[in-house]
Amino acid sequence: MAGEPQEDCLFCKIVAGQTPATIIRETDTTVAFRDINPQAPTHVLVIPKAHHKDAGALAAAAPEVAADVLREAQAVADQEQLESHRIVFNTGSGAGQTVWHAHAHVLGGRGLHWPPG
Ligand code: DGP
Repeated sequence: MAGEPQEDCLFCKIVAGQTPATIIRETDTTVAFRDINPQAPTHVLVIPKAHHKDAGALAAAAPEVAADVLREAQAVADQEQLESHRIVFNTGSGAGQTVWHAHAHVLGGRGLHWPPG
């Protein structure tokens, strides 16, 4: 069911403390941790604690938590003192989504080109 922890979900396991991660921020509804395969000097993932398969599903089921994720993404950028940054929600395998638990990438610390690849 939407929002319930999924046994086979890597990010649900990070939320539960069953898989280690470098957590830099946590709220009642979100966790922010460093990406294991960073694409920029700062690369942090912000996730809802509840399981939703992607950002659109999260926004539809729990818009207040989607807002929490965005607020925390900005808080990460502030905490990391990023001069500029990019917040990305890859949605669907064609866009590079590989983990089916909604997450915002917060990228910064280097020049970011547009359009992205
Ligand atoms: P995406 O490709 O948009 O679904 O992003 C998934 C990200 O998750 C990707 O950048 C790599 C990261 N990732 C995958 N496995 C782990 C892990 O075990 N720990 C951490 N910290 N990040 C992970």
